[in-house]
Amino acid sequence: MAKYQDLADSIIKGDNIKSKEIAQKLVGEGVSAVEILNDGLMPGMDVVGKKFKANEFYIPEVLIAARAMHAAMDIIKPLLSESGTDTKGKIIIGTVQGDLHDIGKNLVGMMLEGGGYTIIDLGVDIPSEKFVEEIKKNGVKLIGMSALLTTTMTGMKEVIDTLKADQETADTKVMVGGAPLTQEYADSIGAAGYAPDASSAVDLANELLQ
Ligand code: B1M
Repeated sequence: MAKYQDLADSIIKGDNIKSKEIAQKLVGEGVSAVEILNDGLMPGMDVVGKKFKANEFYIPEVLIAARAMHAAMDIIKPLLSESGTDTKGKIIIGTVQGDLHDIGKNLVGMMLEGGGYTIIDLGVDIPSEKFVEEIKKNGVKLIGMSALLTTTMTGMKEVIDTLKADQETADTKVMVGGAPLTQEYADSIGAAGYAPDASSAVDLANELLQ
């Protein structure tokens, strides 16, 4: 639909003023945040990814596209999170060491907030010691790790092994996600669960924490 195409185009062009404007307009028209995300923002980012891969886009173009995506996400965040009452417990999230991708992780955080959890977002490039330290400090029962690179997703196993080796954190459940991951990979590293997208991350968290 044209209204979503304009939003996708604003992401591809890296126009953060336009992406914010269009997201605001769509919200005003009563379009749901999930629809804005799935039909406008994600397809836009998908094109950016393809252009990046084909060497038609370089890092600066990808960064300004990410900025435009964040500008629109700021508009829909309150809607994604509005059902959140922070009564279901805390979840730590972070992108693994060596990895700076945070758009997917941020979306997962927003959706989990919307699902009623309090999110402690450690950010990007998080070493296993930091996860362990924060788990102990906050007494959380579930953490979520994100990785977007085939070279960094291997760091997830290191975190899981470190948690299992420590009595205090051995029971902590770990869910993982990110474009290069699969259920098989998650199983092979001993993760409690894998979610292919941000909405299934909420179902998975509910399942793991019930
Ligand atoms: Co990067 N990058 N990047 N990049 N980048 C990819 C990932 C890549 C696939 C591009 C490509 O070649 N086609 C490729 C990885 C190849 C590989 O490993 N197989 C790549 C590369 C190579 C690199 C660099 C190495 C490039 C370089 O420097 N030569 C470099 C690495 C930097 C580093 O991390 N150390 C790099 C840098 C960057 C930017 C900084 C420029 C920028 C990141 C900006 C930012 O995040 N703030 C960037 C971007 C934007 C991308 C692409 C274009 C888009 C990623 C994205 O945000 N997608 C990406 C290509 C692509 O994926 N199409 C690419 C949208 C996002 C909503 O999706 O993150 O998959 P995603 O999240 C989804 C699900 O995966 C899931 O839910 C989300 C929503 O549904 N999910 C979870 C994610 N985490 C989850 C956690 C969960 C559950 C579900 O539970 C905890």
